[in-house]
Amino acid sequence: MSRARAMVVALVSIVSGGVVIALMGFGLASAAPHEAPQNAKYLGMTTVTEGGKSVSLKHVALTIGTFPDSMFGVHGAGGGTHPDWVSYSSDNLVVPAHSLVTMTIHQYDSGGSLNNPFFANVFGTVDGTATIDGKVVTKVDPSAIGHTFTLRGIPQNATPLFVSVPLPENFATDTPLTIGEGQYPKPVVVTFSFVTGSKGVYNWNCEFPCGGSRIGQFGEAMSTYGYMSGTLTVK
Ligand SMILES: [Cu+2]
Repeated sequence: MSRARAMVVALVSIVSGGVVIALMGFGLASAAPHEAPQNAKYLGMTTVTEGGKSVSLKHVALTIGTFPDSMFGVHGAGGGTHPDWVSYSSDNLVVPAHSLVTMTIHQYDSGGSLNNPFFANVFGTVDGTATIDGKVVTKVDPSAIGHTFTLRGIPQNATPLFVSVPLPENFATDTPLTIGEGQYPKPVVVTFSFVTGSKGVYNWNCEFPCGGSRIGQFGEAMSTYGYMSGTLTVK
């Protein structure tokens, strides 16, 4: 991994619920995703209410995980180039256009305090809720966050999409992990659904400062595809 790659800091304004919110994104457009595509699993047709009327959509499911290191296999034997970096299990998610996507995220990592408590709230999901270990929530404790899944459009996208869900700290995971490489405790299970728009490639990342020390923990894993960021391809 090139250490010389410049950190790109971008301010992105997103309109959510009529409120303009400034978000910071770090270097997300500077590398292509490198993992095999993870295609959503087709579950069948479903009916959702859009603009006051019922529409029939494809319903698909994606299951991914967030880990305290990179020892769970996707980066290769021994965790690859950065075995100690926190990571998502896939950086290359693929879903159909105009579909209902239900995501399940198994959260295995420890955590801490958000530097921007905005990201303790759930945004952009069906009903504005997420389910955490079976409990329906609209926000969580901003001082006990493992990661966030924060999905946003880029200017080329025809359809805006902003989904952000906090993934609470897993209190069974300590840092550094002492229960063994590639072994993890029972996950915190987070589920939520959102509706995709037209075709395009969207970016997602984590907004909890969980990476290396460059720019206050927003370096390393936070700014590298394959770890704390990736793409959602809508096709
Ligand atoms: Cu993170």
